[in-house]
Amino acid sequence: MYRNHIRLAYCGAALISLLVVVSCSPRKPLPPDAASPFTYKEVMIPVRDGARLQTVILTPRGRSGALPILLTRTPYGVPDKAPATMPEDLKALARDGYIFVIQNVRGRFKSEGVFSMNNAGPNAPNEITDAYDTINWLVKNIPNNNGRAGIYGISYSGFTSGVTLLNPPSALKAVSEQASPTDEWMNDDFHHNGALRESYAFEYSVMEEASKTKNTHFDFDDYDTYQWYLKLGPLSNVNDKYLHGSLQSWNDIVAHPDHDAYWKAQDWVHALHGTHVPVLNVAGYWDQEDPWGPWQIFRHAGESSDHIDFVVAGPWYHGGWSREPRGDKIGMIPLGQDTAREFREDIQAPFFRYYLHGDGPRPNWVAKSFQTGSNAWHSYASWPPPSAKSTNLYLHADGTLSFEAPTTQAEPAPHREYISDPANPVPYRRRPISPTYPGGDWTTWEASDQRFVDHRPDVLTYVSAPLTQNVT
Ligand code: PG9
Repeated sequence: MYRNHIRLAYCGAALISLLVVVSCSPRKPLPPDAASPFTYKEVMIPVRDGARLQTVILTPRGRSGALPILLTRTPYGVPDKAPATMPEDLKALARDGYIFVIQNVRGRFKSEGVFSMNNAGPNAPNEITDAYDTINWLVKNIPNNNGRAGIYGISYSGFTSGVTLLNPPSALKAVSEQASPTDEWMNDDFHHNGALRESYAFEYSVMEEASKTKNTHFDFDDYDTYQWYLKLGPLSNVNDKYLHGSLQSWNDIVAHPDHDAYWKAQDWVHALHGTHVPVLNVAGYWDQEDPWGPWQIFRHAGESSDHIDFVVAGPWYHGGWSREPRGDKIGMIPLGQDTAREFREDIQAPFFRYYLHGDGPRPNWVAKSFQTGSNAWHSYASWPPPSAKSTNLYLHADGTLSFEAPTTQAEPAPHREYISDPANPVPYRRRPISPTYPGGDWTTWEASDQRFVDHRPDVLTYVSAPLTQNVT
């Protein structure tokens, strides 16, 4: 009100000019996102079983001409308003122009239906059918789209992207699954080669299933979660003391310690034999959550594909290629260049530009890999590169590490031994160990220095002779 008074007073005293007349007119209330590079719209998209999925459509301002749609499907919540400025991870894509669509998967936040972790079948509705129906709805209902849709996302959103390859709608012209899990028992998220990752599995189940309308972070009453898990006692105490059987995912994880039909049925990638939709698979060499899935999807999509199945692997933690503005280091390791920005500008944007806008060159490589140490990107016409050969590295009983196999004469002792005490487990991160999410040092632990456990009686260390040449 005060500013309006000043304005009117000034106006009354001023000579008439266009500028003054304009500034005198009563100010129209601005829409909440007026400064944003996007307009914002929330819709509920109906899918085949009648459930409606909460979906946000961000349309770029000031663009003429029909644009492609880029969809992300997430369990973590959609934005409640348009971003005030262009988010760093969208900048390169936004230069080409996309209608960005973000949807909550069924059963999360305002999306109707029941959430079921990693649900890719066998029965509809599941994430395959929900994506299919959503994409068909979007191309029919969003004004001024060019009829071409892409889907992309990281991790859970990588999973919801990857599974579209099993039954892609005709408007789906490009997919980029990024760190999608495929086998949660083998080496994604909940297990490492069958070993339960207790803290991750517990904390993630709580995050996704304790409440429909938010991401819940378990309220640890100990600053050091190492101590908390130690005090917890047997695994059954999670339900006995805290969850009381309320979380489906946790119950399933505990009920299926082996690689049984439960896990095999979730491993949707075995149903994938080739693709006719171009796919950019993205993997991080230090992915602490899903280092397994993207390589499996790349391999299966490549079973029959006309040079449309690509893989990019970089020096990244889980999602680092998008979450880091630059990606010029991982943890304390410098990389010499902006690997994340380069991925977004030189790999991801050109991929979607070619397949969704029909502009620019088609990727002329199959794999791109960042070589840490020499700190350079390399492109390959096939993967693994034909020149690569698998090589064994041997642990010798005298504590050395070498490419030579041990011989019985050379090894004075046949083995080394230690006592492992479950009451004194080896920490994988430096204590105090923060909860997995949010914040903390979880993201980069795989690239961190673990010498803090050296000299424990239950940790064996092996050292090689100095290398005489570079090893790739
Ligand atoms: N790694 C997470 C996840 C994906 C799918 C299932 C369970 C966990 C994520 O970052 O989304």
